[in-house]
Amino acid sequence: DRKIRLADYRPPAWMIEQVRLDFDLAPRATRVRARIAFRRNSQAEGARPDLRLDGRRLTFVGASIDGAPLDQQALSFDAEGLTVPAAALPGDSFTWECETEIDPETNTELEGLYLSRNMFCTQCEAEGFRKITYYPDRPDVMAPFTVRIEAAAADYPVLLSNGNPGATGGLPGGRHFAEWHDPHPKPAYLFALVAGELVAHEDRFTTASGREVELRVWVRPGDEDKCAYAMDALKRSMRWDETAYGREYDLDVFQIVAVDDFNMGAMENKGLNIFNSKYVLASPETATDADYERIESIVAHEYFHNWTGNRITCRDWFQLCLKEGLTVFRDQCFTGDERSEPVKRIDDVKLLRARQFREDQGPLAHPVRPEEYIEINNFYTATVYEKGAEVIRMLRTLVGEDGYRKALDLYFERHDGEACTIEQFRQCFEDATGRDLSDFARWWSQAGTPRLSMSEDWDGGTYTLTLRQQTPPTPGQDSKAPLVIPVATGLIGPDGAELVPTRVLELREAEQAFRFEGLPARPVASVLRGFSAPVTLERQLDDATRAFLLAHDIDPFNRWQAGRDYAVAIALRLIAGGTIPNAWAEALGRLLADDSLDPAFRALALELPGEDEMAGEVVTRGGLADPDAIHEALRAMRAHLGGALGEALATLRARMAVTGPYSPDAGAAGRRALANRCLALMLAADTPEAHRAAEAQFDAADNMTDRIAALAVLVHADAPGATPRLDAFLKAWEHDPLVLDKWLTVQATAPLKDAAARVEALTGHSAFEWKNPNRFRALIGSFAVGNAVGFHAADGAGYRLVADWLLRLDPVNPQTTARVAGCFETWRRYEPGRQALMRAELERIAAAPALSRNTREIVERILG
Ligand code: B3K
Ligand code: ZN
Repeated sequence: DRKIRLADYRPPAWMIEQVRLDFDLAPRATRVRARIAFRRNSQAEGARPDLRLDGRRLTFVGASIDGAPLDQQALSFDAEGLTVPAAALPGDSFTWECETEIDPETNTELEGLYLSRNMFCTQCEAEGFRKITYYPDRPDVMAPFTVRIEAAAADYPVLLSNGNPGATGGLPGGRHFAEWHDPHPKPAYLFALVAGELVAHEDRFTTASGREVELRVWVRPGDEDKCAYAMDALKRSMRWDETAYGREYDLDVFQIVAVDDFNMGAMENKGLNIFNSKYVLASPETATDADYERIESIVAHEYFHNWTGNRITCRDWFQLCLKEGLTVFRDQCFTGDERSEPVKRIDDVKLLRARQFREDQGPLAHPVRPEEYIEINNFYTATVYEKGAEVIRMLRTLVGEDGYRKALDLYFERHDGEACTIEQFRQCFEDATGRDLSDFARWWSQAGTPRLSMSEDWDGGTYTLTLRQQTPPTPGQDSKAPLVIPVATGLIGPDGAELVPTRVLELREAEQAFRFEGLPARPVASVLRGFSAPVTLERQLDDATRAFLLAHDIDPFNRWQAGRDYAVAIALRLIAGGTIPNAWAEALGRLLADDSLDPAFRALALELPGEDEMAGEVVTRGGLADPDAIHEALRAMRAHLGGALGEALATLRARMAVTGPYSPDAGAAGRRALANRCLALMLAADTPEAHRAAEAQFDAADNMTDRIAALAVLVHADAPGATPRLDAFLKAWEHDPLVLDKWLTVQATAPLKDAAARVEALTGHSAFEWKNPNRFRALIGSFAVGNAVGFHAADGAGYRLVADWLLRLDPVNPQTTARVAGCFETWRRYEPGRQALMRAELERIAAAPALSRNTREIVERILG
């Protein structure tokens, strides 16, 4: 398979002025007529170039140029598209017309035009449009689109595409049509079409300048009552983008469609976002607090793309972080503003470490802006998205809030309607703030997580903090240069009061010392406040200092971090044969009882590190991970807390009970999170009272958050109360696949010795429709990344099960297969026995004869 390189980028030879598409929809044979006005790119010089169009799995029907039919012999076809030789082109501008036929029904890859339960829908990012018609399918070719859709009226009463609505009407033979016009030039990856039996939840929004926008959330009949939260989130997002960035919406309608078969979360198609139904539909009985929050943030994310991604898009796919990193950062800030900023920050850092640090530590490590790829769909990664967002956050920290807003204003003003690069984005920051950011730019090109170490010096009144940075080698990048790292630091006095408020230290060299003078007493430093840079901070601290920071740091992130470090240190001690100090539970007990602290924050502080995170900690310290030892250490720690804090947990849980009707707001969600964390720790102590409490909570719950939390603790403990409740749950929700996903996941993540066999049995259950990506991820995906005991079973049964299913899914859906295959990326972290078993499964996958390009690239890179 061919490698695509950033260095090989060439501007397009032909640009497009206008596109008109005519769809005649039928499941097995959809006709697509494209009429495209081409104009030679004035930037490209020399003789008139050939016209190269991308196209995959299209049946060519016919083509003409300026109305004159083309002889098929005049075109040269290959597996990736067609070429019209320059000699056949009449001049520097002409109209290309082409008719193709496609087969949506057999399109199981869910890319291009496909069917999801009788609904036509599209997914074109990154390169799916070429499966619809011949086209220069690259983001730097932007054009206004007019679309006409024709279909059987009874089967497909609703016909949607991008932009504003145009003519509609009936046609002979029970058919009808609808036209749509999108005046904003866009790349083909933002094209969307939906047709089917849908109902709309409607609302309106008036923009800051007075434009009236009709809002619609389209779902299947029966789901209308589950759209209110997504709609509310949409309106709040629209307002937020006006207030925080001065950005208004720019069409007469904004529509969201929920589809059941979708490879990822959602897609920002211009004016017609298409969503995985999991991230639209919610009711108190079917969705958890976490689901509500996720819906809110994904609705916001896709909406924010309208400016960061759609109006200003990427020049080429190497620039993906230009739209993704920035848009993730924007949605993170939105959630922080709508809910709790510190809690959101902690959640985001947890995710960054669990996914991005893990990626950076292994064979799939790559820069935020990669320089080569085989399959672009494999680069929608935690590094591009989450680390990409961290880079924007650091920029804001370095130039300040005002500088940041000025730079973004300039970016929108200068590049609206264009396809851009990271360099152009950075130039806006330099021009708006006068800062030289050339060293900072390394964050986009250098892969790997920098390690920060520190030493301290106290000399009667002067405190010196020496910081050192070093980034370990990653595939293809052996030596690393120092980065510009903003290290937000505060100093705390021995009495717990803030001695020196937060100051951003700019670490630019491999080693640098920072002095603080005139201090009355030796301080305790709070370093990397708010997680001001995506680095690992190596710091030797004693338990007492950790407990001190946990009790006194005014920076909520570092307060949480102190507790996390404390727990990691104890887990490492246990793995090495040590014991749990009583001071740990005492420190957590004090925090727990502190009602001045947000319950959501306390819930986070009571959570122990995950098994995967611990494996990373072991490897960072030069060891190899033993999954059994890690699991046993964490189990013992939970049991210890459950025992030591038993009374306090039960009391707090009762105090956190939420009264009144369910509401997904952050306050109520935080109380439920804390109550359920208490319940989990109570169950870890395995008392009859704890079992009764969990059973009663499940039986009486009026919302999914409390119900599934109770079910999870029972199932994960293999408690006698689990089986009847699993059965009851199944019976109650048989008809709702999204709820059944939870039923599958709760079982798939149970840390039990025979987990692989249990999951294997579940693959035979009718709830497991394996070709649906949500079902596959709910069972196989969550087992692979959410069940360390099962996946890493010493006999290899977990690895084998996952590999078997990846091999089965690959011919059907390469994108989802390749994504789930990432679960093997950590294989070199483990002790030799596990390494050999994981490697054997990877080699078995790699040896499969017709493996997809997607999965082959991932598996071969993982093997190294
Ligand atoms: N831009 C899409 C992701 C497309 C993934 C293509 N394999 C969703 C998002 O980031 O908003
Ligand atoms: Zn995005």
